[in-house]
Amino acid sequence: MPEPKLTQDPQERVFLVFVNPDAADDHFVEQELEGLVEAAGGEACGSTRQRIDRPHKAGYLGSGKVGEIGHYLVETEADVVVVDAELSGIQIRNLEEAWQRKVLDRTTLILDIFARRAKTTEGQLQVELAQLIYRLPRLMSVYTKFERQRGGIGMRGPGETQLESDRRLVNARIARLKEAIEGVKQHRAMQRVARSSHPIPSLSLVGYTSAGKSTLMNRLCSTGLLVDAMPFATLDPTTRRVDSPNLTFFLTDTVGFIRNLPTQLVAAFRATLEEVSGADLLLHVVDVSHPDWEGQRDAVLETLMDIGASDRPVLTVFNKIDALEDHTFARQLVAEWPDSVAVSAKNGEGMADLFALISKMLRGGRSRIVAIVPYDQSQLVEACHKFGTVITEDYREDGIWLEADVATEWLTRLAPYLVEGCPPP
Ligand SMILES: Nc1nc2c(ncn2[C@@H]2O[C@H](COP(=O)(O)OP(=O)(O)OP(=O)(O)O)[C@@H](O)[C@H]2O)c(=O)[nH]1
Ligand SMILES: [Mg+2]
Repeated sequence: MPEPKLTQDPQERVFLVFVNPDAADDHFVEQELEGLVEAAGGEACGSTRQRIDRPHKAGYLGSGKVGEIGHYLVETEADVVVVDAELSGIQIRNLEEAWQRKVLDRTTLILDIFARRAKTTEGQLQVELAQLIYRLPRLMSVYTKFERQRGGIGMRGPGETQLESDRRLVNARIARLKEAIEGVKQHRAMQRVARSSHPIPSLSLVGYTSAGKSTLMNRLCSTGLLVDAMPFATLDPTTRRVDSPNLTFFLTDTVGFIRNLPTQLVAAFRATLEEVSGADLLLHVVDVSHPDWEGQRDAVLETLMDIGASDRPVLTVFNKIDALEDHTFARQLVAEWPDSVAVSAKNGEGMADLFALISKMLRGGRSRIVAIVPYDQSQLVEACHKFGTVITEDYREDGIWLEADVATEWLTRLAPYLVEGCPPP
């Protein structure tokens, strides 16, 4: 059963069905889904909404609403219907039969965008795995229905054979994908070991999709990462080393989060998760120019909890302050919110504050030193490895050249060997 794709025809007309139970969120939820449809290459041609307290098993929506939407679809000449909910296989099937059109739910739409955006082998494998895992129970439900229709005589009709073989095929593909991902993962693990052999801290950018993570990464690392107002511009993580005069760290750009993203789907993006949960510090980028920035911030904090990364220290980066009419608002936020800065990744405002706060949070009372330690004092170098962060270590004729971040109280022990104004090796 091929994955429904919006990508074949960029002109596909998409009718949206909202079922959000919370009236306050309606406007943002609508805009967000329209953005997702656009990112998948479709064009929103109309929408309707219904508050649903208890979804109907057969078609999620009540039969009256299904009939009403049928008329709208003809009027708006829609090719596809997207329902802003998680639908079962049976529900998709019944709605497709009723409307005679392709029906997608929110997760399938997001997966379709992921499939378009994945560029690396690992990203593509992960998206396919997520699609299959999401589809497997739905595939079964669809066939279960056909079996029931065939009904009656014995349990082992051709429907079940079809189901069994499809299920086997999908399961075999899932196993192969997991193996392939494991291979790529080992490669990444080796890269990570290489990174951790320099005890340079690792930072990860996290945040709601389109918050400006990649724009900030480009500014800090002079990378040329794709920046786009469409959701999910970034899918594959990218890591770069940032060297500023007093601070060195690795920075990773990651996939954006979005509300109502099934955790199982996030879990498929293990590479991203490993970067996030293994980071020494998370830079949580929040687009404060967005009217629902608080809702987005909370959705990110919830996702961090879901993926087990809520124990990581978080520096909150209030971004896009250039787009704010009232600048005092940004100052107010920074005053109220601990460990936060206000920046514009676009025009560079606030970068010095960001570096200062990163430095403060990473060092927690540490200082950067440059020293030439005599060979008979090499235990000091070992101690720096153990209790500090060694940036450079070079064995020279006159002693061990050491550049390191150490606890400030260590300065007195290293004082006799500190070098001032020496050029780096
Ligand atoms: N005005 C303004 N726009 C910004 C700023 N930072 C980013 N943007 C814009 O916001 C949009 C999204 O930026 P990205 O950097 O792609 O956002 P992202 O967080 O990486 O998004 P995903 O990778 O899709 O999760 C782009 O149109 C950027 O030009 C900023 O400081 N000010
Ligand atoms: Mg990005």
